[in-house]
Amino acid sequence: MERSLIIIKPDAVERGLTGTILSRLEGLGLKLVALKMLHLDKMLARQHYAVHKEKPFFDDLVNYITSAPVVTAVFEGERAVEVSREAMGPTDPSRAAAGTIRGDFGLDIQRNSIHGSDSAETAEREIKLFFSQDEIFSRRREK
Ligand code: IDP
Ligand code: MG
Repeated sequence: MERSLIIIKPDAVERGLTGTILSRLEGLGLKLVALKMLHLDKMLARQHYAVHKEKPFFDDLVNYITSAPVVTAVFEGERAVEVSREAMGPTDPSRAAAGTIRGDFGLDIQRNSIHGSDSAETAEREIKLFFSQDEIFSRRREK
């Protein structure tokens, strides 16, 4: 069973889209197994986005993701990474189809409403940054 780390980003939390976005992912059959609201500090933000540390947008991205609280979640399911990335749409909301989370709610390439892990390996690394083992409730989904 695969897992993905989802972050509902500040732009979406501020606009009251948390429930809507979680509901879309649950509606795809993914199981919510962990959930927490937190205000990232710079150190955690830099660790989470470490692969982008050489990019020109890195400092802006860290400032943005630490600007206000986020909601982090772990979803579990078959092909959870691919299923959630498809539901999110591409990074740039202006290129994202209607019906995708970024297409419907993203404001611009930075404030694109949601993060989702890009591979199962990345997910394991990211989940460890945000959740301890006893905060993850792996379980069978009830009807
Ligand atoms: P992803 O979130 O679709 O995986 P990444 O390339 O991993 O996209 O970038 C991480 C995050 O960095 C994006 O979700 C977005 O918030 C921000 N970002 C990516 N590219 C740019 C850019 O060109 N300008 C500003 N921010 C960007
Ligand atoms: Mg990425």
